[in-house]
Amino acid sequence: MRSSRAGWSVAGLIAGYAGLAASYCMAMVLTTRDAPVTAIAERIIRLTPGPVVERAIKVLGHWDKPFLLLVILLGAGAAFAWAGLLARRSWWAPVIVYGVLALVGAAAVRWQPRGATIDLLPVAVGFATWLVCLSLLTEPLRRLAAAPEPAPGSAPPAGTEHTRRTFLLRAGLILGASVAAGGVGRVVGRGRRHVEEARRLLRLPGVTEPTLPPGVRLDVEGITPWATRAEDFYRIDTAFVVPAIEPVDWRVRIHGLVEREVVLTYQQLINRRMTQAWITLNCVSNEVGGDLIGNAWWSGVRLADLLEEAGVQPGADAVLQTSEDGWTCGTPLSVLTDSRDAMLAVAMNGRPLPIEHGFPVRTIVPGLYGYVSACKWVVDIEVTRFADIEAYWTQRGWAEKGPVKIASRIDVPRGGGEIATGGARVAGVAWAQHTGIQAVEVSVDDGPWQRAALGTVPSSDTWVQWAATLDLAPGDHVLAVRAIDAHGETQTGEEHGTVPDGATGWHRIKVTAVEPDEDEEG
Ligand SMILES: Nc1nc2c(c(=O)[nH]1)N[C@H]1C(S)=C(S)[C@@H](COP(=O)(O)O)O[C@H]1N2
Ligand SMILES: [Mo]
Repeated sequence: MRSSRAGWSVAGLIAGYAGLAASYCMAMVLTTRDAPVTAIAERIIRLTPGPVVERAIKVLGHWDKPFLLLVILLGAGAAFAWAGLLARRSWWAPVIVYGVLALVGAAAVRWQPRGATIDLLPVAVGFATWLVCLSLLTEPLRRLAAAPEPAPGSAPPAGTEHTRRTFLLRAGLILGASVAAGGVGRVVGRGRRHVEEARRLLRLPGVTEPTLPPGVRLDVEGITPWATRAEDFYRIDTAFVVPAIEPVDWRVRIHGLVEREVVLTYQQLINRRMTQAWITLNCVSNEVGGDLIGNAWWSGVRLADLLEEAGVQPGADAVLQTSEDGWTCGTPLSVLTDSRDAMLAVAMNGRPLPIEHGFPVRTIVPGLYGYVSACKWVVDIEVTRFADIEAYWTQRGWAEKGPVKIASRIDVPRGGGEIATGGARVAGVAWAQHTGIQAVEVSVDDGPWQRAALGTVPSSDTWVQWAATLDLAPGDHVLAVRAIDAHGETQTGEEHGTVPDGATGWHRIKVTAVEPDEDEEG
């Protein structure tokens, strides 16, 4: 092996495939769309002229995609072996080869439909794996190459055999780890695909498509859409691997301080009467002006009815919800049994819940932050007392109760942006779920508060769009917004961070007012 090029190309190959295995495993665990190699294959198919693709399908039948993957894997293998050979002379040449391959993978995953920045993580993991494995494997090869040439017929110098064994041992370990990573990725990925399929085939009686209520939308360019698409909806959870639950395997158990335990299957749940409502959900970790908030059309079964069937015992004041992955939250019993639309939701925007948003069943409670109410993948509902429980985030210093605070946000113009002098449109959203927003006011440079126009909303459980027209003198300004809730309470300007129960303070942005046609006139 010592003087052979084979050792070096084998090192390159093993490191290369180890990187692919790592990136595949990472992609499956993240449950992002495709592994980088698959994304590259998709991209190639997209870029290939239609007639060529048709010809390929004719010749290869269903084997067209496996064939393409094989070609890509072989091509990558050639590049990996080459990178190994290059490592013989310089440390940076293989880094460049791997770097170029990683860039191709990054481009493919980033520009797949609905690609997101997180999709780049598997590529980064693969790249790091390449570098680490290659240096682990080439290090003994370098030592072998540096050893003096033995005299013809004499035994190789002491230590050579040991170095050789080091190489083989490392190669074996890396190969074994790669196979294991590939296996984990496969299992995780298969479960996920199965559930995706089950989800796609579901038909939910009583679940209707959302239709935008009249008047919710104000006509301002750049304003945040009133209804949030599922793919644009913020996502917060502690799940490293998103639970993939088959609807047929799902059960929820309502127990604890109840007269009789209630256990429901998914089928039993969706056979019940559906409640549907527009409800805005937001996160307690949302900073002032932040975007951890979304508004969707939720369909589900009222929790008040289910709790009534179970028969809550006197003395209970809380419900401890547990998700399939063991996350917990404590919710006041009162908000689950009053007239609001607290529900076990099965659909978001007229479609079964996306897996990331809690498929097959999650809780939605208008008026509370997600961390104390919106349990995704919920499987257990225990009626209890706050005095007897601690939930995931309350154990970590967040408040036991999490009613939403009045808040408002400026979306147009963007902070730091330009705005026209004289008659510029300023707009955004304001929310105080289950209380409602009565008015929104804006101020310029801490001047007097001026009333904004509001969109109409179907209930107090959603955010509301607001817009105002401001007359600004040329130059820099600070705009601020505040809301007044339906009870007449004005949003406080006192600034407070998100811990322990939600941020307060007015959203303020800096803008520069310029004459509208200044540019044209030079
Ligand atoms: N199982 C589970 N449910 C959860 C969480 C979680 O970490 N695990 N996070 C909660 C928090 S903090 C919020 S803000 C909402 C976010 O819901 P979304 O990801 O659908 O927007 O889910 C809640 N439900
Ligand atoms: Mo949250």
